[in-house]
Amino acid sequence: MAKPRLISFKICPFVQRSVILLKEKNIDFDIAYINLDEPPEWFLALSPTGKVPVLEVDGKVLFESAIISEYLDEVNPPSLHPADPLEKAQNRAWMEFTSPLYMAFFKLMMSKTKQAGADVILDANKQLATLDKIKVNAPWFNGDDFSMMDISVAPLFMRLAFLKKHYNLDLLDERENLQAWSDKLLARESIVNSVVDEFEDILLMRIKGAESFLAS
Ligand SMILES: N[C@@H](CCC(=O)N[C@@H](CS)C(=O)NCC(=O)O)C(=O)O
Repeated sequence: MAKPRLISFKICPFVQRSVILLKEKNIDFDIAYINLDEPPEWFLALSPTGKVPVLEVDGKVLFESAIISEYLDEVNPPSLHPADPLEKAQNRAWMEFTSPLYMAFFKLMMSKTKQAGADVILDANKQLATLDKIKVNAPWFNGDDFSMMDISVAPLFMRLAFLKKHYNLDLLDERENLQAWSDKLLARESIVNSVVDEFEDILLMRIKGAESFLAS
């Protein structure tokens, strides 16, 4: 595989998943940041969906973060999935389960009123409760082996920690399994280094710019 190029938006959690995986696998890669508010023509010509992440590899274009992850995992063994096919399928299902939680975070950032925010939190809490119940292993999702599922949820925990730090909003309160998992993930080198230095400042600016209830 030639050196891949990842097209990124600095606060996109889906791109962050690709970055974590690339770092976990010590894959040398280039990264190009675009502004999704004004996507450049070259990006629109490249990306069938207009969304990031896009991975360029060997002159070809890959899109959809889950597909990018599967590809990178397959061509850079050993796999970060469990070996057992049933366990692997279960992990993939739980990876899929986490995706709406990213949408919830985005909606929360954009919620103008406290009530709109409360509705989003109510929904997100149900999903977090479900995840908390099935996260019985320690330290990682599958026990001792760090896996794709851990990567999949790490950007979410980073955003929940951000909400707690800046807005005193703790969605992991009394969710001991998830809190322990989050602490472990957010201390891991590949995850610490998966965002730009100005990550929190950009989020704070966007929340303010959206006139979110969070900023009031
Ligand atoms: N299902 C996609 C979601 C990617 C996605 O929603 N990316 C956002 C940024 S975080 C985006 O590019 N949005 C631009 C748009 O919707 O036009 C994936 O997993 O790659």
